[in-house]
Amino acid sequence: MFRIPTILTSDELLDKAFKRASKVSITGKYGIVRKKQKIAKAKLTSSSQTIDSTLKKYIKAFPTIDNLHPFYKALIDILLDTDKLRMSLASLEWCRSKCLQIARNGSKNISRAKEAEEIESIRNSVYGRISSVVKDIEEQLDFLNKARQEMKRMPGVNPDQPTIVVSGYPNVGKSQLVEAMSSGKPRIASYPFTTQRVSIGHFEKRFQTYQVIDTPGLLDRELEDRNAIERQAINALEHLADVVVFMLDPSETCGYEIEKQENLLKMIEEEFGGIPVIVVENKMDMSTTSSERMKISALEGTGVEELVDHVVEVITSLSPEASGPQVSR
Ligand SMILES: Nc1nc2c(ncn2[C@@H]2O[C@H](COP(=O)(O)OP(=O)(O)OP(=O)(O)O)[C@@H](O)[C@H]2O)c(=O)[nH]1
Ligand SMILES: [Mg+2]
Repeated sequence: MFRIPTILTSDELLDKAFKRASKVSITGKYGIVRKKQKIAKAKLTSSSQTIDSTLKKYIKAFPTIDNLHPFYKALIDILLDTDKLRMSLASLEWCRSKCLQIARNGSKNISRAKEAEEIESIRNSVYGRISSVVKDIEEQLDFLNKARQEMKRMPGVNPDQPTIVVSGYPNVGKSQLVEAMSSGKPRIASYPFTTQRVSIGHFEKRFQTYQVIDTPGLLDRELEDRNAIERQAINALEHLADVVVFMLDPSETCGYEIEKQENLLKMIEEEFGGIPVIVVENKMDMSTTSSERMKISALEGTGVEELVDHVVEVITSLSPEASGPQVSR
């Protein structure tokens, strides 16, 4: 989801900076000492600027957490520890400005040096100080590299689009429904803390694009059995959902009795408190009930259009802006 470049380790960053500096050359005719001064200063500038620009690039690549949608904020918080992320980025900022400052001071001292050896020794000591400052952020760089990997794996969703989250027991037909509701082929994405994947599809109604996401295996196990982290991951989905479509399979071909499914429904209604839950009975091509609930066959497409219309109606009644741009005729 988030595109962040690979983060170098402290050693790799220093290697890059000093290697680049070693290639620095100067043109023009100077006396021996003057020339040594020029080269040494150019090397300090080059190495500190490499560190500065590399770290700046990292800082810029990470999203500003405060500006993120609550869904991503919640996931980052569970996966990574938001404070640690903030502090690590701040230490990169400290390191890059410290390196520039050390190099600037070193250059001044070099300008005042009278002998070639003195110049060499100042340059070496500046390199030493830069190394130690970069080594100081070793742990933070490692952490940010791990953070980068986690963030790359986060499911890419568009939190600005009105979103329908489909939930229910395994095998009731959730993925089938996402496919049936979507105009194109749904995208499959991984979801933290589960080996299962989520389908993400889209459809358009009255110039507004809606997003449909099914829930990972997490929601399938009864809520009490879940550990705290899994629970938080599910709650993250709550930040996305404008509406939850809860799917029942009265045919029980999913392998779970309807009473168990009804129990899960009750728990979901509590868990997603405040978000409208639309209950549908699926697999009506196999068996139906006498209930008042909407009945569909996600497989054959029966009733899916009516469900889409109902979902759009509910979302529109929640927030008039979600109904899309008004067209005047
Ligand atoms: N007869 C019939 N079969 C259906 C219907 N909807 C889904 N199925 C079948 O039920 C099985 C499970 O469907 P999925 O869409 O994978 O179910 P799911 O809820 O996403 O399952 P998990 O991802 O494992 O939680 C598949 O074999 C589908 O073909 C339906 O309306 N009628
Ligand atoms: Mg599925």
